[in-house]
Amino acid sequence: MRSRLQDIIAGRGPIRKIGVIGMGYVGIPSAVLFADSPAFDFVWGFQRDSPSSGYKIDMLNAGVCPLEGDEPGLEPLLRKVVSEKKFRCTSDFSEISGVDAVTIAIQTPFLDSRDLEPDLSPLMAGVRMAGRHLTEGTLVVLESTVTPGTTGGIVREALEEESGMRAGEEFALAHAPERVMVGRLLRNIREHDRIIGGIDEVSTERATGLYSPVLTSGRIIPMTAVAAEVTKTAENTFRDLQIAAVNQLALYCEAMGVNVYDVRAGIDSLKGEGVTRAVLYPGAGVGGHCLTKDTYHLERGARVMGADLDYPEGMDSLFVLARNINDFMPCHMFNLTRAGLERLGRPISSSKVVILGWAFIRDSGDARNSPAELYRDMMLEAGAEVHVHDPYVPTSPGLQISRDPGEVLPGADAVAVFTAHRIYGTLTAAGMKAVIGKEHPVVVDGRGVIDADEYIREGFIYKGVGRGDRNRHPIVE
Ligand code: SAJ
Repeated sequence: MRSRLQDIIAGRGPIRKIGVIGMGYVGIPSAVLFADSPAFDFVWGFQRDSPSSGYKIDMLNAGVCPLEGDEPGLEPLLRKVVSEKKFRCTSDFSEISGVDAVTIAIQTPFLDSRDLEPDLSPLMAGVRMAGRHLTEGTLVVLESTVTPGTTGGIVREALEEESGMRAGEEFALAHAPERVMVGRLLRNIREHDRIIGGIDEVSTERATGLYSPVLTSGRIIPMTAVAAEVTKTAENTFRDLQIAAVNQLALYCEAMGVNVYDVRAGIDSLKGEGVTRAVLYPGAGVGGHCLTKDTYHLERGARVMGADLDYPEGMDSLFVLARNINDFMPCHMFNLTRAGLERLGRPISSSKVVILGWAFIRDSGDARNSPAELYRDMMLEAGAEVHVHDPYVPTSPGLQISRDPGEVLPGADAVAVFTAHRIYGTLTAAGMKAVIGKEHPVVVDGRGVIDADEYIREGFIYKGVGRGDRNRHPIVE
Protein backbone atom coordinates (compact mmCIF):
# COMPACT_ATOMS: atom_id res chain seq x y z
CA MET A 1 0.00 0.00 0.00
CA ARG A 2 1.71 3.20 -1.14
CA SER A 3 1.57 6.21 1.13
CA ARG A 4 -0.08 9.45 0.06
CA LEU A 5 3.35 11.06 -0.32
CA GLN A 6 4.54 8.21 -2.51
CA ASP A 7 1.53 8.71 -4.77
CA ILE A 8 2.13 12.46 -4.97
CA ILE A 9 5.85 11.97 -5.70
CA ALA A 10 5.09 9.28 -8.29
CA GLY A 11 2.72 11.71 -9.97
CA ARG A 12 5.40 14.41 -9.90
CA GLY A 13 8.05 12.16 -11.47
CA PRO A 14 11.84 12.42 -11.07
CA ILE A 15 13.47 15.56 -9.69
CA ARG A 16 14.27 17.91 -12.58
CA LYS A 17 14.31 21.42 -11.08
CA ILE A 18 16.16 22.25 -7.86
CA GLY A 19 16.40 25.27 -5.57
CA VAL A 20 19.37 25.91 -3.26
CA ILE A 21 18.83 28.46 -0.49
CA GLY A 22 22.00 30.14 0.84
CA MET A 23 24.77 31.09 -1.60
CA GLY A 24 27.69 30.40 0.72
CA TYR A 25 30.54 27.86 1.03
CA VAL A 26 28.03 25.03 1.03
CA GLY A 27 25.25 26.28 -1.25
CA ILE A 28 27.30 27.51 -4.19
CA PRO A 29 29.29 24.30 -4.92
CA SER A 30 26.18 22.25 -4.22
CA ALA A 31 24.07 24.27 -6.70
CA VAL A 32 26.78 24.22 -9.36
CA LEU A 33 27.18 20.44 -9.13
CA PHE A 34 23.41 19.89 -9.35
CA ALA A 35 23.29 22.22 -12.37
CA ASP A 36 26.15 20.43 -14.09
CA SER A 37 24.47 17.03 -13.73
CA PRO A 38 22.60 15.78 -16.83
CA ALA A 39 20.07 14.32 -14.39
CA PHE A 40 18.65 17.79 -13.72
CA ASP A 41 17.26 20.52 -16.00
CA PHE A 42 17.75 23.71 -13.95
CA VAL A 43 18.90 25.04 -10.58
CA TRP A 44 17.84 28.26 -8.86
CA GLY A 45 20.30 29.68 -6.33
CA PHE A 46 18.35 31.70 -3.72
CA GLN A 47 20.11 34.57 -1.99
CA ARG A 48 18.53 37.32 0.13
CA ASP A 49 19.27 40.72 -1.40
CA SER A 50 20.68 41.95 1.92
CA PRO A 51 23.27 44.73 2.35
CA SER A 52 25.85 42.22 3.55
CA SER A 53 25.48 39.54 0.89
CA GLY A 54 23.12 40.71 -1.86
CA TYR A 55 26.17 41.48 -4.00
CA LYS A 56 26.59 37.76 -4.61
CA ILE A 57 23.52 37.63 -6.89
CA ASP A 58 24.98 39.65 -9.74
CA MET A 59 28.42 38.08 -9.29
CA LEU A 60 27.04 34.54 -9.56
CA ASN A 61 24.89 35.43 -12.58
CA ALA A 62 28.01 36.83 -14.23
CA GLY A 63 29.78 33.52 -13.60
CA VAL A 64 32.03 35.02 -10.92
CA CYS A 65 32.42 33.09 -7.67
CA PRO A 66 32.03 35.36 -4.58
CA LEU A 67 33.83 32.96 -2.26
CA GLU A 68 37.30 33.96 -1.01
CA GLY A 69 40.26 31.64 -1.25
CA ASP A 70 41.16 29.12 -3.92
CA GLU A 71 38.43 26.60 -4.75
CA PRO A 72 39.82 24.37 -7.54
CA GLY A 73 37.37 23.98 -10.44
CA LEU A 74 34.52 25.93 -8.89
CA GLU A 75 34.52 29.15 -10.93
CA PRO A 76 35.00 27.44 -14.32
CA LEU A 77 32.09 25.12 -13.49
CA LEU A 78 29.99 28.09 -12.38
CA ARG A 79 30.72 29.88 -15.66
CA LYS A 80 29.77 26.72 -17.57
CA VAL A 81 26.39 26.21 -15.93
CA VAL A 82 25.56 29.92 -16.13
CA SER A 83 26.41 30.00 -19.85
CA GLU A 84 24.37 26.84 -20.39
CA LYS A 85 21.48 28.58 -18.59
CA LYS A 86 21.27 25.66 -16.13
CA PHE A 87 21.91 27.87 -13.10
CA ARG A 88 20.69 31.29 -12.07
CA CYS A 89 20.76 33.17 -8.78
CA THR A 90 17.76 35.19 -7.59
CA SER A 91 16.32 36.88 -4.53
CA ASP A 92 12.81 36.02 -5.70
CA PHE A 93 11.96 33.10 -3.42
CA SER A 94 8.58 32.59 -5.15
CA GLU A 95 10.48 30.61 -7.77
CA ILE A 96 10.55 27.83 -5.16
CA SER A 97 6.98 27.05 -6.24
CA GLY A 98 8.42 25.66 -9.48
CA VAL A 99 11.12 23.33 -8.11
CA ASP A 100 10.92 19.64 -7.26
CA ALA A 101 13.49 19.84 -4.47
CA VAL A 102 14.92 22.64 -2.33
CA THR A 103 18.04 22.44 -0.18
CA ILE A 104 18.78 24.86 2.67
CA ALA A 105 22.43 25.63 3.42
CA ILE A 106 22.37 28.56 5.81
CA GLN A 107 24.91 28.73 8.60
CA THR A 108 23.92 28.50 12.27
CA PRO A 109 26.39 30.81 14.04
CA PHE A 110 26.42 31.27 17.79
CA LEU A 111 25.07 34.56 19.11
CA ASP A 112 27.76 34.54 21.75
CA SER A 113 30.55 31.97 21.70
CA ARG A 114 30.30 31.86 25.47
CA ASP A 115 26.66 30.79 25.81
CA LEU A 116 26.97 28.41 22.88
CA GLU A 117 23.32 28.80 21.98
CA PRO A 118 23.02 28.68 18.18
CA ASP A 119 21.41 31.64 16.45
CA LEU A 120 18.90 29.82 14.26
CA SER A 121 17.16 32.99 13.06
CA PRO A 122 18.97 33.16 9.67
CA LEU A 123 18.25 29.47 9.09
CA MET A 124 14.61 29.71 10.15
CA ALA A 125 14.06 32.73 7.90
CA GLY A 126 15.23 30.60 4.97
CA VAL A 127 13.08 27.69 6.11
CA ARG A 128 9.99 29.89 6.32
CA MET A 129 10.69 31.31 2.87
CA ALA A 130 10.83 27.75 1.52
CA GLY A 131 7.61 26.82 3.34
CA ARG A 132 5.78 29.86 1.98
CA HIS A 133 6.27 28.77 -1.65
CA LEU A 134 6.31 25.00 -1.20
CA THR A 135 4.15 22.90 -3.56
CA GLU A 136 2.85 19.35 -3.09
CA GLY A 137 5.45 16.60 -3.49
CA THR A 138 8.46 18.90 -3.10
CA LEU A 139 11.48 17.58 -1.21
CA VAL A 140 13.05 19.87 1.40
CA VAL A 141 16.60 19.06 2.53
CA LEU A 142 18.38 20.77 5.43
CA GLU A 143 22.17 20.80 4.93
CA SER A 144 23.12 23.08 7.83
CA THR A 145 24.66 21.60 10.99
CA VAL A 146 21.94 21.60 13.63
CA THR A 147 21.18 20.28 17.10
CA PRO A 148 19.73 16.76 16.87
CA GLY A 149 15.94 16.99 16.74
CA THR A 150 15.85 20.26 14.76
CA THR A 151 14.88 18.85 11.34
CA GLY A 152 11.88 16.92 12.65
CA GLY A 153 11.21 19.61 15.25
CA ILE A 154 11.17 23.37 14.63
CA VAL A 155 12.10 23.07 10.94
CA ARG A 156 9.24 20.65 10.24
CA GLU A 157 6.82 22.80 12.26
CA ALA A 158 7.80 26.00 10.40
CA LEU A 159 7.50 24.33 6.99
CA GLU A 160 4.06 22.92 7.84
CA GLU A 161 2.90 26.24 9.29
CA GLU A 162 4.01 28.25 6.26
CA SER A 163 2.86 25.74 3.62
CA GLY A 164 -0.32 24.50 5.25
CA MET A 165 0.86 21.02 4.26
CA ARG A 166 2.06 18.04 6.33
CA ALA A 167 5.63 16.76 6.15
CA GLY A 168 5.69 13.08 5.25
CA GLU A 169 2.25 13.35 3.67
CA GLU A 170 2.30 16.23 1.17
CA PHE A 171 6.04 17.04 1.08
CA ALA A 172 9.25 15.16 1.85
CA LEU A 173 11.79 16.34 4.44
CA ALA A 174 15.36 15.18 5.08
CA HIS A 175 18.67 16.19 6.64
CA ALA A 176 21.82 15.74 4.53
CA PRO A 177 24.62 17.41 6.54
CA GLU A 178 27.37 19.16 4.58
CA ARG A 179 30.90 17.79 5.01
CA VAL A 180 32.85 20.31 2.99
CA MET A 181 36.22 21.82 3.85
CA VAL A 182 37.38 25.16 2.52
CA GLY A 183 39.75 24.60 -0.42
CA ARG A 184 38.18 21.27 -1.34
CA LEU A 185 34.46 22.16 -1.70
CA LEU A 186 33.71 20.42 -5.04
CA ARG A 187 35.91 17.42 -4.27
CA ASN A 188 34.35 16.87 -0.84
CA ILE A 189 30.75 16.94 -2.19
CA ARG A 190 31.64 14.48 -4.97
CA GLU A 191 33.88 12.14 -2.98
CA HIS A 192 32.70 12.11 0.63
CA ASP A 193 30.00 9.61 1.53
CA ARG A 194 26.70 11.45 1.94
CA ILE A 195 24.63 10.90 5.06
CA ILE A 196 20.93 11.11 4.11
CA GLY A 197 18.40 11.19 6.94
CA GLY A 198 14.69 11.48 6.03
CA ILE A 199 11.89 12.02 8.52
CA ASP A 200 10.53 8.85 6.91
CA GLU A 201 11.73 6.30 4.38
CA VAL A 202 9.97 7.98 1.47
CA SER A 203 11.85 11.21 2.24
CA THR A 204 15.14 9.36 2.56
CA GLU A 205 14.53 7.68 -0.80
CA ARG A 206 13.60 10.99 -2.48
CA ALA A 207 16.69 12.70 -1.10
CA THR A 208 18.84 9.78 -2.28
CA GLY A 209 17.58 10.51 -5.81
CA LEU A 210 18.66 14.13 -5.40
CA TYR A 211 22.25 13.50 -4.27
CA SER A 212 23.21 10.28 -6.07
CA PRO A 213 23.82 11.98 -9.47
CA VAL A 214 26.47 14.35 -8.05
CA LEU A 215 28.47 11.72 -6.16
CA THR A 216 31.54 10.23 -7.86
CA SER A 217 33.39 8.00 -5.36
CA GLY A 218 31.08 8.91 -2.47
CA ARG A 219 28.17 6.66 -1.61
CA ILE A 220 24.82 7.33 0.06
CA ILE A 221 24.48 6.30 3.70
CA PRO A 222 20.74 6.33 4.53
CA MET A 223 19.40 6.71 8.09
CA THR A 224 16.79 8.66 10.05
CA ALA A 225 16.89 12.47 10.22
CA VAL A 226 17.86 12.43 13.91
CA ALA A 227 20.61 9.86 13.25
CA ALA A 228 21.93 12.13 10.49
CA GLU A 229 21.96 15.13 12.85
CA VAL A 230 23.74 13.06 15.50
CA THR A 231 26.25 11.71 12.93
CA LYS A 232 27.25 15.20 11.78
CA THR A 233 27.66 16.66 15.26
CA ALA A 234 29.32 13.48 16.58
CA GLU A 235 31.89 13.24 13.78
CA ASN A 236 33.26 16.62 14.86
CA THR A 237 32.80 15.86 18.54
CA PHE A 238 34.96 12.76 18.10
CA ARG A 239 37.67 14.73 16.29
CA ASP A 240 37.66 17.27 19.13
CA LEU A 241 37.85 14.39 21.63
CA GLN A 242 40.84 12.87 19.85
CA ILE A 243 42.63 16.22 19.88
CA ALA A 244 41.84 16.69 23.58
CA ALA A 245 43.23 13.25 24.37
CA VAL A 246 46.58 14.06 22.78
CA ASN A 247 46.58 17.54 24.33
CA GLN A 248 46.14 16.00 27.79
CA LEU A 249 48.89 13.50 26.95
CA ALA A 250 51.13 16.43 25.99
CA LEU A 251 50.54 18.09 29.35
CA TYR A 252 51.36 14.82 31.12
CA CYS A 253 54.51 14.35 29.04
CA GLU A 254 55.70 17.85 29.97
CA ALA A 255 55.18 16.99 33.65
CA MET A 256 57.02 13.69 33.26
CA GLY A 257 59.96 15.08 31.26
CA VAL A 258 58.99 13.23 28.08
CA ASN A 259 58.72 14.29 24.43
CA VAL A 260 55.07 13.78 23.45
CA TYR A 261 56.07 13.37 19.80
CA ASP A 262 58.17 10.32 20.69
CA VAL A 263 55.21 8.89 22.58
CA ARG A 264 52.85 9.76 19.73
CA ALA A 265 55.08 7.96 17.20
CA GLY A 266 55.33 5.01 19.57
CA ILE A 267 51.57 4.69 20.02
CA ASP A 268 50.97 5.26 16.31
CA SER A 269 53.29 2.37 15.49
CA LEU A 270 50.60 0.00 16.72
CA LYS A 271 48.87 -0.30 13.35
CA GLY A 272 46.62 -2.84 11.70
CA GLU A 273 43.00 -3.89 11.76
CA GLY A 274 41.16 -2.56 14.73
CA VAL A 275 44.25 -1.58 16.72
CA THR A 276 44.91 1.89 15.25
CA ARG A 277 44.82 4.60 17.89
CA ALA A 278 44.15 7.67 15.70
CA VAL A 279 46.57 9.74 17.74
CA LEU A 280 46.26 13.28 16.45
CA TYR A 281 48.55 16.24 17.20
CA PRO A 282 48.84 18.32 20.35
CA GLY A 283 48.76 22.06 19.90
CA ALA A 284 48.09 25.58 21.10
CA GLY A 285 44.33 25.04 20.96
CA VAL A 286 41.35 24.22 18.74
CA GLY A 287 39.74 26.94 16.65
CA GLY A 288 37.41 27.12 13.68
CA HIS A 289 33.66 26.98 13.28
CA CYS A 290 33.12 23.24 13.43
CA LEU A 291 34.89 21.60 16.35
CA THR A 292 34.32 24.51 18.72
CA LYS A 293 30.53 24.23 18.32
CA ASP A 294 29.37 20.82 17.25
CA THR A 295 30.00 19.20 20.63
CA TYR A 296 27.48 21.59 22.15
CA HIS A 297 24.94 20.81 19.42
CA LEU A 298 25.28 17.13 20.34
CA GLU A 299 25.09 17.83 24.08
CA ARG A 300 21.94 19.90 23.65
CA GLY A 301 20.36 17.20 21.53
CA ALA A 302 21.05 14.53 24.13
CA ARG A 303 19.74 16.72 26.96
CA VAL A 304 16.63 17.94 25.12
CA MET A 305 15.69 14.69 23.38
CA GLY A 306 17.20 12.26 25.83
CA ALA A 307 14.35 12.22 28.36
CA ASP A 308 15.62 8.96 29.82
CA LEU A 309 19.36 9.58 29.38
CA ASP A 310 21.23 7.22 31.70
CA TYR A 311 24.61 8.85 32.45
CA PRO A 312 26.68 8.78 35.66
CA GLU A 313 24.94 11.10 38.12
CA GLY A 314 26.65 14.51 38.39
CA MET A 315 29.51 13.48 36.08
CA ASP A 316 30.63 15.95 33.40
CA SER A 317 30.15 14.90 29.80
CA LEU A 318 33.36 13.43 28.41
CA PHE A 319 32.76 15.48 25.27
CA VAL A 320 32.49 18.75 27.20
CA LEU A 321 35.57 17.86 29.22
CA ALA A 322 37.39 17.47 25.90
CA ARG A 323 36.22 20.92 24.85
CA ASN A 324 37.49 22.32 28.14
CA ILE A 325 40.90 20.69 27.73
CA ASN A 326 41.25 22.07 24.20
CA ASP A 327 40.15 25.51 25.40
CA PHE A 328 42.80 25.31 28.15
CA MET A 329 45.66 25.02 25.66
CA PRO A 330 45.96 28.80 24.97
CA CYS A 331 46.18 29.22 28.79
CA HIS A 332 48.93 26.60 28.80
CA MET A 333 50.75 28.64 26.15
CA PHE A 334 50.44 31.63 28.49
CA ASN A 335 51.85 29.58 31.39
CA LEU A 336 54.75 28.32 29.26
CA THR A 337 55.56 31.90 28.19
CA ARG A 338 55.41 33.13 31.78
CA ALA A 339 57.67 30.27 32.94
CA GLY A 340 60.16 31.12 30.21
CA LEU A 341 60.23 34.81 31.16
CA GLU A 342 60.57 33.91 34.84
CA ARG A 343 63.86 32.14 34.00
CA LEU A 344 65.05 35.59 32.97
CA GLY A 345 63.51 37.18 36.05
CA ARG A 346 61.35 39.16 33.65
CA PRO A 347 57.70 39.88 34.53
CA ILE A 348 55.13 39.67 31.76
CA SER A 349 54.01 43.22 32.56
CA SER A 350 57.27 44.63 31.18
CA SER A 351 57.62 42.22 28.29
CA LYS A 352 57.07 42.48 24.56
CA VAL A 353 55.30 39.35 23.31
CA VAL A 354 54.96 38.42 19.63
CA ILE A 355 52.32 35.97 18.41
CA LEU A 356 53.25 34.13 15.21
CA GLY A 357 50.02 32.91 13.60
CA TRP A 358 46.47 34.19 14.15
CA ALA A 359 44.58 31.87 11.73
CA PHE A 360 42.99 28.84 13.37
CA ILE A 361 44.46 26.50 10.77
CA ARG A 362 47.74 26.31 8.91
CA ASP A 363 48.34 28.17 5.64
CA SER A 364 44.87 29.71 5.76
CA GLY A 365 43.46 33.18 6.46
CA ASP A 366 40.49 31.77 8.39
CA ALA A 367 40.68 33.17 11.91
CA ARG A 368 37.30 32.04 13.25
CA ASN A 369 37.58 31.28 16.96
CA SER A 370 41.35 31.62 16.82
CA PRO A 371 43.03 30.06 19.90
CA ALA A 372 45.54 32.95 19.79
CA GLU A 373 42.79 35.39 20.77
CA LEU A 374 42.49 34.11 24.36
CA TYR A 375 46.30 34.12 24.72
CA ARG A 376 46.50 37.70 23.46
CA ASP A 377 43.78 38.81 25.88
CA MET A 378 45.55 37.10 28.80
CA MET A 379 48.85 38.75 27.85
CA LEU A 380 47.24 42.20 27.57
CA GLU A 381 45.50 41.61 30.89
CA ALA A 382 48.91 40.83 32.41
CA GLY A 383 50.28 44.10 31.05
CA ALA A 384 52.40 42.79 28.17
CA GLU A 385 52.93 44.64 24.91
CA VAL A 386 51.53 42.26 22.25
CA HIS A 387 52.17 42.17 18.50
CA VAL A 388 50.70 39.73 15.99
CA HIS A 389 52.12 38.35 12.75
CA ASP A 390 50.16 36.29 10.23
CA PRO A 391 50.89 35.92 6.51
CA TYR A 392 47.26 35.41 5.54
CA VAL A 393 44.78 36.89 8.04
CA PRO A 394 43.85 40.48 7.14
CA THR A 395 43.97 43.25 9.75
CA SER A 396 40.53 43.96 11.18
CA PRO A 397 39.12 46.61 13.52
CA GLY A 398 40.90 46.27 16.85
CA LEU A 399 43.40 43.77 15.50
CA GLN A 400 46.64 44.94 13.93
CA ILE A 401 48.28 42.08 12.05
CA SER A 402 51.71 42.43 10.47
CA ARG A 403 52.73 40.62 7.32
CA ASP A 404 56.46 41.14 8.05
CA PRO A 405 58.17 39.28 10.92
CA GLY A 406 60.95 41.88 10.71
CA GLU A 407 58.39 44.52 11.70
CA VAL A 408 57.22 42.86 14.94
CA LEU A 409 60.18 40.75 16.16
CA PRO A 410 62.74 43.49 17.06
CA GLY A 411 62.99 43.78 20.84
CA ALA A 412 60.70 40.81 21.53
CA ASP A 413 61.11 39.18 24.93
CA ALA A 414 58.93 36.20 23.96
CA VAL A 415 57.68 34.71 20.69
CA ALA A 416 54.75 32.25 20.67
CA VAL A 417 53.96 30.10 17.59
CA PHE A 418 50.18 29.54 17.44
CA THR A 419 49.68 28.41 13.84
CA ALA A 420 51.69 25.92 11.80
CA HIS A 421 52.00 28.27 8.81
CA ARG A 422 54.71 26.92 6.52
CA ILE A 423 56.77 30.14 6.77
CA TYR A 424 57.47 29.55 10.49
CA GLY A 425 59.23 26.29 9.77
CA THR A 426 61.63 28.21 7.49
CA LEU A 427 62.72 30.73 10.16
CA THR A 428 66.19 30.01 11.57
CA ALA A 429 67.13 30.49 15.21
CA ALA A 430 70.14 32.62 14.27
CA GLY A 431 68.04 34.72 11.91
CA MET A 432 65.26 35.25 14.39
CA LYS A 433 67.69 36.10 17.22
CA ALA A 434 69.50 38.63 15.02
CA VAL A 435 66.20 40.40 14.27
CA ILE A 436 65.09 40.27 17.91
CA GLY A 437 68.43 41.63 19.09
CA LYS A 438 68.34 40.08 22.59
CA GLU A 439 70.59 37.52 24.33
CA HIS A 440 67.96 35.06 25.56
CA PRO A 441 64.56 35.50 23.95
CA VAL A 442 61.83 33.06 24.98
CA VAL A 443 60.30 30.95 22.21
CA VAL A 444 57.10 28.94 22.80
CA ASP A 445 56.27 26.37 20.15
CA GLY A 446 52.53 25.63 20.09
CA ARG A 447 52.54 23.48 16.94
CA GLY A 448 55.77 21.47 16.93
CA VAL A 449 57.10 23.42 13.96
CA ILE A 450 60.46 24.69 15.19
CA ASP A 451 63.69 22.83 16.03
CA ALA A 452 64.09 22.94 19.83
CA ASP A 453 67.82 22.10 19.86
CA GLU A 454 68.66 24.69 17.19
CA TYR A 455 66.93 27.44 19.19
CA ILE A 456 68.43 26.31 22.50
CA ARG A 457 71.92 26.34 20.95
CA GLU A 458 71.30 29.95 19.83
CA GLY A 459 70.59 30.95 23.42
CA PHE A 460 66.77 30.94 23.28
CA ILE A 461 64.78 29.87 26.29
CA TYR A 462 62.68 27.16 24.68
CA LYS A 463 59.23 25.95 25.74
CA GLY A 464 57.16 23.57 23.64
CA VAL A 465 53.74 21.99 24.06
CA GLY A 466 54.42 18.41 25.04
CA ARG A 467 58.20 18.88 25.16
CA GLY A 468 58.90 17.69 28.68
CA ASP A 469 62.31 16.55 27.39
CA ARG A 470 63.40 20.14 26.58
CA ASN A 471 61.31 22.53 28.64
CA ARG A 472 63.83 22.56 31.48
CA HIS A 473 66.96 22.84 29.31
CA PRO A 474 70.08 24.70 30.60
CA ILE A 475 70.41 28.19 29.12
CA VAL A 476 73.25 28.39 26.58
CA GLU A 477 75.29 31.58 27.07
N1 SAJ B 1 43.91 20.64 15.48
C1 SAJ B 1 44.80 20.20 16.46
N2 SAJ B 1 45.34 18.95 16.37
C2 SAJ B 1 45.01 18.12 15.32
C3 SAJ B 1 44.10 18.58 14.34
C4 SAJ B 1 43.56 19.84 14.43
O1 SAJ B 1 45.11 20.93 17.41
O2 SAJ B 1 45.53 17.00 15.27
C5 SAJ B 1 43.33 21.98 15.60
C6 SAJ B 1 43.67 22.85 14.42
O3 SAJ B 1 44.86 23.56 14.67
C7 SAJ B 1 42.46 23.78 14.36
C8 SAJ B 1 41.32 22.95 14.91
O4 SAJ B 1 41.92 21.84 15.59
O5 SAJ B 1 42.66 24.90 15.20
C9 SAJ B 1 40.34 22.42 13.85
O6 SAJ B 1 41.13 21.79 12.88
P1 SAJ B 1 40.43 20.79 11.79
O7 SAJ B 1 41.56 20.19 11.01
O8 SAJ B 1 39.47 19.92 12.45
O9 SAJ B 1 39.70 21.78 10.76
P2 SAJ B 1 38.17 22.24 10.74
O10 SAJ B 1 37.78 22.89 12.00
O11 SAJ B 1 38.02 23.01 9.48
O12 SAJ B 1 37.35 20.87 10.65
C10 SAJ B 1 36.75 20.52 9.42
C11 SAJ B 1 35.61 19.57 9.74
N3 SAJ B 1 34.85 19.38 8.51
C12 SAJ B 1 33.52 19.60 8.51
O13 SAJ B 1 32.89 19.90 9.51
C13 SAJ B 1 32.84 19.43 7.21
C14 SAJ B 1 36.12 18.24 10.26
O14 SAJ B 1 35.03 17.32 10.29
C15 SAJ B 1 37.18 17.68 9.35
O15 SAJ B 1 37.69 16.48 9.94
C16 SAJ B 1 38.31 18.69 9.23
O16 SAJ B 1 37.75 19.88 8.62
C17 SAJ B 1 39.39 18.15 8.28
O17 SAJ B 1 39.69 16.94 8.43
O18 SAJ B 1 39.91 18.95 7.50
